[in-house]
Amino acid sequence: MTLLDRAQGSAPWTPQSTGPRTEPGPLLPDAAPVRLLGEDAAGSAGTAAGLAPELLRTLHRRLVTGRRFNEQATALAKQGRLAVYPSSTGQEACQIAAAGVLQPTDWLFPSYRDSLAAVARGIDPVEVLTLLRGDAHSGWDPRRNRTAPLATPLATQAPHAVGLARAAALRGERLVALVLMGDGATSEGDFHEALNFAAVLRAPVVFLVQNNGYAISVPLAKQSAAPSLAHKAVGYGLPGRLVDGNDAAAVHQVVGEAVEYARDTGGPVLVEAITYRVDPHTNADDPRRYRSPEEAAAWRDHDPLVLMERHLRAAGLLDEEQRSAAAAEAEALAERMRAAFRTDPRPDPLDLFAHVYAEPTPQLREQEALLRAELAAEAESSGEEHR
Ligand SMILES: Cc1ncc(C[n+]2csc(CCOP(=O)(O)OP(=O)(O)O)c2C)c(N)n1
Repeated sequence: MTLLDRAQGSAPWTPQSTGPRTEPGPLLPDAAPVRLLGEDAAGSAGTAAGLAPELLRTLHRRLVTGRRFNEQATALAKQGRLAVYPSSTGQEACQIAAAGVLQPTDWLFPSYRDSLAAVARGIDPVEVLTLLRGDAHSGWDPRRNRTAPLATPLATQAPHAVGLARAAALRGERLVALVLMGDGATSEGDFHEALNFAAVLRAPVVFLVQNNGYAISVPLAKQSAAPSLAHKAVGYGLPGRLVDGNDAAAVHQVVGEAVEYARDTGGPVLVEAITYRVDPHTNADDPRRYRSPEEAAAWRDHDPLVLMERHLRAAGLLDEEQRSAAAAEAEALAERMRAAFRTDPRPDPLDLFAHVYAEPTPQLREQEALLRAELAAEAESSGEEHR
């Protein structure tokens, strides 16, 4: 009997007792994404009313600051002050709300687009941009901040998170690792290996896939035929959840529940947040070549800030004074970013070798000696001395 026959149900198939079988029902995501803020012009004070007003106001302030951060970083990239900037405009709710549910003892594993998640974790916004400036692999101490460096290779941070969470569980620590990635990253081998090992080894990891529609120019439909990315969880034996990624309250709730589930049961969860990348992939991309302006415009009314402000106003939780206080806070951050980037630091080229291995290999030592000699020769011919 072929697989096709089986799918068409021409003959019954009896499972052999060759391994664990899990009833898939509880693992399957809901058919529609979880949504709390609503879309109607009047807002829906009812659905998110259970959430504390202070939490909603904090999410709002962080959304306003996050958007300003994206605008300022994009401008810095255009001025050549940053090597590149992958903006998360339109996706701020995913990162801000998700990072906000972590305990200080938990770990965050972000991708290159997740600067705002690192900022929401409390890392200095200027330090967050160090990698994208091209100065070093990371601007912060990953151990002290319990936040891995922004990962540029797709999905490589996922097996790292599984390894760390599993090791912590073996030591009896009850921490959770949250991995952020895009829809394109779910086509990588590392994604599948990480899900499989997390489920088999029972590692407390939450995988948050920000489905922003595109992997650079490739739309989701060209790389996945799954009913949703959240459905990918069931094949590995972990629960999948689906959330509106532009609804900061819903992301807070769904990722919060996933993190607590991982902490309580020691097992992983996959959450798919449906969102949209408003800006180009990076400042080096031209999205007009692969999508229509109408498509992006259709998301305007479902923007994370629009949804949150509409809700707060309808619930009587946002007045003009609070709105301008949030805008002023964002503007102060933008000014701090501009000031920090007015001068260019001069990193020592020899630092390239400093953080590769705890014990450098003979090859690295040889390469370091070669570069040191080259720098010395260059300095001698220019009359300068290399420090
Ligand atoms: C292993 C690997 N392969 C290819 C690339 C090149 N690349 C950079 S970004 C990108 C698209 C990623 O899309 P997605 O995961 O949806 O994230 P998004 O950029 O939309 O946030 C690709 C293919 C890479 N960085 N790493």
